[in-house]
Formats: sequence, structure tokens, C-alpha cells
Amino acid sequence: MTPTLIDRIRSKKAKTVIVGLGYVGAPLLGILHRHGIPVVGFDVDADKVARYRADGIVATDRPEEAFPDADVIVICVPTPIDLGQRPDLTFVLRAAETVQTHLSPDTLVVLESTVAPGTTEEYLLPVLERSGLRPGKDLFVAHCPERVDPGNPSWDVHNLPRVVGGIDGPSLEAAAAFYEAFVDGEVMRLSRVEAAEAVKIVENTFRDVNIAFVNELAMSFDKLGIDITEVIRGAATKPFGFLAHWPGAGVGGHCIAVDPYYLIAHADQHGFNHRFLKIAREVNNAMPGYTVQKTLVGLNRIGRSVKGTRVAVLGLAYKPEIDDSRESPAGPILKELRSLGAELTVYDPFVPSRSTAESLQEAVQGQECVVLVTAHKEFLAMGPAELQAAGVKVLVDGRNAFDQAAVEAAGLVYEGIGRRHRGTA
Ligand code: SAJ
Repeated sequence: MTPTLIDRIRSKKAKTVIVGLGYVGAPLLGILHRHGIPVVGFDVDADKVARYRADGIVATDRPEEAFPDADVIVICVPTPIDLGQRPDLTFVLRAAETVQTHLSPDTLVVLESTVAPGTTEEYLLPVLERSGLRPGKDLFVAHCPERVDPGNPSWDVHNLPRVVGGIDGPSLEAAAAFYEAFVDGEVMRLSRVEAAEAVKIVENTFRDVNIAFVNELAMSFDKLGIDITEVIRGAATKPFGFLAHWPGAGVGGHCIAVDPYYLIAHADQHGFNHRFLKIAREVNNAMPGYTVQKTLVGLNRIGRSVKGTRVAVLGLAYKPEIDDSRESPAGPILKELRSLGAELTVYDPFVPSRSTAESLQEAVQGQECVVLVTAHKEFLAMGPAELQAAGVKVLVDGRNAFDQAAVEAAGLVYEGIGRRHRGTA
């Protein structure tokens, strides 16, 4: 590498292009801008680009405006799974194709999107090499997994520690210098690019299996008449060797519910069967059905079936206080309740376009059953007396967010996820 690229990076003069202005690319664009690093945002969504430009941010959907003489290009596009839970690299490969047609010598390309180990070298690099540039000579490629946690007030792109892996030494050094220019946290250099890809997958798969662990315990403790939430709180008093996770209606989102499949598929292609990871996914994917089962049990306790019963489902987003409903358990729960003949009302203040009620009060009024799927603060602020006054008779608490004793004292039937105790009818 000519000394100029890494010098330009270190002196914050490297012209940087962020490809993909979503929940990962947008914060990155912002922090580089705040550090005075010359940065351009590129996205194929013209409306999104227009919104950024209206806010005075340099963004474009025209490659010829973004890429010429770029020093650093960071790819932050989605890596979803398809309906068969297979990894979908379409966005990454499309972005790589666009990038390679405008690549100039001495450029660093960093992939931040979450991918299976080996993807950068097996899929991204061959596309970039069509530019005629040569890895390690005038083309430098690295992976630095994104760790953006939407809505987290404590950790964001300026202070989150990062790990970096390069296809070779110069790529690693250039990428590490890029992140060290604006990250307050540690930037850990790893030996190979696959190690950096594996870190992110392992982080999120760790979370998925731990959630599956408590979800299976919840189903077991329902039989045993033990309240799992009390037991987890008890176990969490141990100051070491235990990390609390919580059972619920299911695991949604574009990270935890998706990333394990990238490793499962990749390992399968290389002759290893991740039985444990697959079982954890099966357990978590069974939780929406378990929540519907608890709805049937709750209605049965008041002598009702689901068919013809007014049921309000609260929450479409995959987690509280956000509007993202990707992979949300609300989908399968609504589908199954609809197939059982429930008269459904749906409400999520963060997803008005798919809500059938315009307020929480309207959503619960006259409903015989309420199913909580997302623990939005607005829902938790609703007291049991308010539910009772609205005519609600059964509360299915898909996030164990309500005080069971208070709900039962208000005369409602309560069904949680793993909260049945010997006194439950
Ligand atoms: N969930 C449970 N039980 C739990 C925790 C989560 O059922 O104990 C469910 C949530 O309801 C949600 C899903 O799992 O449907 C995912 O929740 P999440 O809190 O993991 O939220 P995400 O998907 O936004 O995860 C992000 C991840 N960040 C990145 O990938 C960069 C993840 O690595 C973080 O651990 C997580 O935020 C976090 O800690 O908040």
C-alpha cells in the first residue's frame, strides 16, 4: 500500500463512502461527519437519500457521484434470511458489484454486514477483484462486524468496542486505523477476516441459545408449577457464572433470529451439523405457538373458545420502543389466532400502519382477551383495573411484564410464559 492511504486514514482525510444508510450506516455516516472525515452516504433508495440531503447530509443514489477517488468504502447493507431460513447475500453482492465498477487503486473496502465466516473472502473479494485491482497491492479488504443496538442509550458507534479482521496484514492495519480514528472503545485486531465474521455470529448465537434455554425452562416450569421469572431473578443474585435471559412470546429482529442460520448453513456446507443451534432455533420458533396455546388455556378457564372471541393483540414490533417488526413473533401469533376464528384487534403505537385500532384504549375496549406480545412502556402503564373496566377477562402476558397477583386481584385470568404456580386453576 502506498503510505498515503493509511496516512490519509490516520489524518482523517480519507474520503469515505458509506454504502447502505440504514440503522448501521446512518450512525456511521453521522460520526464520521462529526469527526470532520470527508464522507458521502450512498443508498439505492432515492427517497432515503432525498431525506438525508434535505437534512444537509451529503448523500446520493448515483454511484458516479459517490465512489470516484474514494479511499475507504464501508458496506452496511442488510443480510436477511429467505423464507427457507437460508442466508440471503443479494444486497451484499449487489453493493459489491456497484463498488467494483467504480474502484480506484489504493482503496480499503470494509464489510460491516453480518455474514457467515468465510463470506468476505469467498463472495465479496471475487466481485471486487473484477475491478482489476489486486488484493494486498492496491486493494485492501476487511470485515468489522456492526454492533449497533437500536434504542440502546449507553452504547453506540462512538464507544462500542470493535473487532477487525483483514484479508492480509495491510488490509487489517488500514481497517484498524480507520476505526481507531473515531471509536473511543477498543479496536481489537484479529488474525484473519473469518475470525471477525465469526465474532458477530457467535455473539448473537450466544444470545439465541440462552433465550432458548429459558424458553424451554418456562415450558417445563409451567408443568412443574414454578414461576420461571422468580427463579431467574433468584439465579441472577449469583454475582458470577450466570447471565439472566427472559422467556417470552418469541425471538424477533434481524439479528438474534437470523444470525444463527448463517453459521448453521455455512457449517452444513463444510460438513458440520450444528444440532444444538438448530434445536435452540426450534425452541424459540415454537414460542409464538406456545403463546397461542396459553391463550386457549386462558379462555378455557372462563369457559370460552377462541372462535368468535374478541382478542386484542398488543405489539407488532420485535422489541419495545422501536417500530421494527422484522421476524416479530406477532406475525405467527396473529396468523394462528385468525385461523382459530378469533375476532382480532391489533395495536402497536410504533406500527400504526398495521394497527386496526388508533389507541390503546380503543384496542382493549370490549375485548374478552388481551395478548401482550411486545412490552412497550405504554402497554405496561395500563393498570389491571383499567383492563378490567374495559371488560377484559383474560390477559396473556407474552413478556411476563405484568404483576400476576395484581392482575388476578382485579378479577382477570392471567396466563404468563412459565408463570403457572400450584395455585393456578
Ligand atoms: N428476547 C427474549 N428474551 C431475552 C432477550 C431478548 O425473548 O432475554 C427477544 C426479544 O423480545 C426480541 C429478540 O429476542 O424479540 C431480540 O431481542 P434483543 O434484545 O437481542 O434485540 P436485538 O435483536 O436488537 O439485538 C441487538 C443485537 N445487537 C447487534 O446485533 C449489534 C444483540 O447483539 C444485542 O445483544 C441486543 O441488541 C441487546 O443486547 O440489546
